[in-house]
Amino acid sequence: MRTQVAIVGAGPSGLLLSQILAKHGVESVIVENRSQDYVLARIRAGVIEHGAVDVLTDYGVGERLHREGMRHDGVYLQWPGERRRIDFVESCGHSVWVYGQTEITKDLIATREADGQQIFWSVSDTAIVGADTDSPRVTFVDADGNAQSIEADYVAGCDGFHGVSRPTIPESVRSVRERIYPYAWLGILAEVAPSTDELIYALHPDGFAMHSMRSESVSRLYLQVEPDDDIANWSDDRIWDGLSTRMALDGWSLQSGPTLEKSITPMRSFVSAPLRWGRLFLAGDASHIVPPTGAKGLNLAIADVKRLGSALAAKYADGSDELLDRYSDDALERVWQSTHFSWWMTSMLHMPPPADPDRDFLLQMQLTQLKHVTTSKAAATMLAENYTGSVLPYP
Ligand code: RFL
Ligand code: PHB
Repeated sequence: MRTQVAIVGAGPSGLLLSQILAKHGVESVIVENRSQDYVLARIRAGVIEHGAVDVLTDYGVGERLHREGMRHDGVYLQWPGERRRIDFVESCGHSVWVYGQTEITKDLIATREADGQQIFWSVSDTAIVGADTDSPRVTFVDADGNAQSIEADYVAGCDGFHGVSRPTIPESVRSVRERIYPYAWLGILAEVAPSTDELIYALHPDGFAMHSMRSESVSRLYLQVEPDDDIANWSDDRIWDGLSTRMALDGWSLQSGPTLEKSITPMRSFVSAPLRWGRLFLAGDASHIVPPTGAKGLNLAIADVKRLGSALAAKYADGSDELLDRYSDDALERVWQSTHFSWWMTSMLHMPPPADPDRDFLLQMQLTQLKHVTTSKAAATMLAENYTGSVLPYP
């Protein structure tokens, strides 16, 4: 097989990149090692920056988001006895949208399939060969057990944190910066109307808690747990009790309901640079991971593929390598900005582990930071600009 761009991974990065390329008349083939049903059932991000909404809209996959998504103009930050709102629009003139990553994936797959996009689902043994030559290839075994090879001009590594693309780049040309946090998030999806109009991020001596949502009848909630905790230790009653205690406020109560899904996610910051090796370009979680507190992972993936898609389109339109040559450095600007914000939000809102000798001191620093950020106009604007993704313009 031959194509212009071989894309490894059919998560939001790979699917959106193929959509952007198609709109510019560039051909691609996607290989994905999971089944389409599995990819469509994965529950992940929920908050979309206004710039990411614009990208989805501009490339023809924003219609349902505008119909069913919820625009949020602010966020609540909470600590025991106090819940304060930061108004994004007042602070920086922008908003975010709450619309599940699962729905974005559904919209992208429907659009790509209607367009006749070639996607190989349920492949195995994916490998990228000759990325540092002029004729790179992606090899794999398809769902029927046949060995396949795609020759391409370029390969886009959109295969997430555990994919094969990043390890294809020799360690001698890669630098990795990383922080593993001493806690994890237990997330639930519940069949109950949200008990709040905006997201709530709460710091409590028992640990962080947060209330998000997916629709008028489905809520998404998270609890800080130990990094090696087992979901089997958390009955629904224990989860709801923990959430109610950590988000308690006079005059407010948390409504509970049947849980549709629950899982534990470890938390890390990770950046591998550069994002390019020869004709292989990395985008999204394949090259960087942020802890979910800042709601940045999916947004970074969208910013990366918009930048990469535009650079490849420019190359095919007029032969110019300029944007491709700048891709890694330019993308890393936003990656580090979001990595810093996610680290800062995470540190402000999570309880240090019980064994940390500085725990009491750190809690006072966190409470002071929370009071400052919800009192000072300048500090609130800093949070709002970062949360809505308006510090740096979208590519
Ligand atoms: P993905 O989504 O991991 O997709 C990669 C795809 O590649 C496939 N793959 C392979 N395919 C072929 N061959 C191989 N060898 C392969 N290896 C892997 C995988 O099966 C998969 O389909 O990466 P992508 O596309 O870069 O997208 C990144 C986002 O998924 C991620 O950043 C976000 O979900 C992070 N995130 C959040 N981001 C936000 O912007 N806002 C949020 O509110 C937010 N909340 C979250 C989150 C992530 C979470 N978890 C579970 C990690 C909340 C949670 C709990
Ligand atoms: C979500 O709705 O899943 C969500 C929202 C905000 C975050 C992380 C996850 O910071």
